[in-house]
Amino acid sequence: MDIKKQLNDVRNQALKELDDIKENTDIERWRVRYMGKKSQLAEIMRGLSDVPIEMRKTIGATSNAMKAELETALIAKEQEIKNLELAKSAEDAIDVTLPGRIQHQGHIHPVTQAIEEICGIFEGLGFQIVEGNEVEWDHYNFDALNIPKEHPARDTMDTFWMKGGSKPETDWKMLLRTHTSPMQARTMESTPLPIRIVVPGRVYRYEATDATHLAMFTQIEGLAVDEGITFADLKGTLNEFVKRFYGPDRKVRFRTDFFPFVEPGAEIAVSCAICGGEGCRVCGNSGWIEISGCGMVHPSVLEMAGIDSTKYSGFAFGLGIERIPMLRYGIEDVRNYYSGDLRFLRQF
Ligand code: FA5
Repeated sequence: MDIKKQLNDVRNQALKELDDIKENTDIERWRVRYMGKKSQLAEIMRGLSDVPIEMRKTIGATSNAMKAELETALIAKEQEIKNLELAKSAEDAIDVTLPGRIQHQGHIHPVTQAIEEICGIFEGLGFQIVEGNEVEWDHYNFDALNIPKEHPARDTMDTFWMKGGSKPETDWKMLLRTHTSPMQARTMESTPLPIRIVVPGRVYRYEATDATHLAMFTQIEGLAVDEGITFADLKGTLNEFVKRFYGPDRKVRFRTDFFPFVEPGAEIAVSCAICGGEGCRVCGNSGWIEISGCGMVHPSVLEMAGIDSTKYSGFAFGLGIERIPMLRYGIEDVRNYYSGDLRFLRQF
């Protein structure tokens, strides 16, 4: 066969195979096959001794040129595969210069924060923290607090009644407590004197919501019973609380109020943080926001709990928690707390 044609066929075959190669391992196989000692090219070169001298020169030059061409193609292929591998590893690699993903850390709800802070202040004043049930008997929610059936004060706290709840030996009915005050009666009934407690917890009222009213809200009840407790102790304790919670500049107002379970009774208001006392939508244009009812425990309530009202006296208060941080931070609508809006909640 014509050696030149043989050489040309080998060259074409080698370049075609090289072109199809995608991986380094195939390159090595290709090198052995087309450029190694046992390659077709090497064999042709070895057979050149049988070729007449004048032809040998041109074939030698052709085969050298072909060898050089294959070598150049091989180098180019090796580079191409290297580039491919580099690009692939860059795709899989972690870019350590990228900024990390922000992990939003949850935090305590502002109402829970307020409960913890307020209870902490009262603990510092010698009060113990106890908790009661949200589902309560009407006996403790009303009767034991001097609010018998048919008493008009029951109407001021629109009640969620539980279906079917009753105690066989009594005519007690079950409800969602409308305030934390039932824990006054329960504690006085079961705890040795002296008593100093605060009771945080949820309460429920069947009423329309607005900027300062919710149907489910939180109260902290306070109760102190001992010999010789006076209204001055009540005022001193609550003034101290307002000073510690809001700072010394906020004004506190005590005004006579009526609650059947205290006598005398009062309402505590703090000057509005939104308008600075000028009057606005939040404070109903009064400049004040009422945060708590309070008073001296009514002698009948002490007696119903088995405490001698001629020897012992006590004070009680019931703080509305949602309104307390409202005043501190200038929150305009109490409904924001439970709207689930994270833009609001993340601020606290
Ligand atoms: C009571 O619930 C009495 N148990 C408080 C009390 C305790 C008086 C001990 C005397 C002795 P009142 O209904 O006013 O009282 O509620 C107390 C506080 O809860 C209010 O001052 C107010 O801050 C808050 N509050 C009342 N209703 C709502 C409501 N719908 N939404 C949010 N907060 C409320």
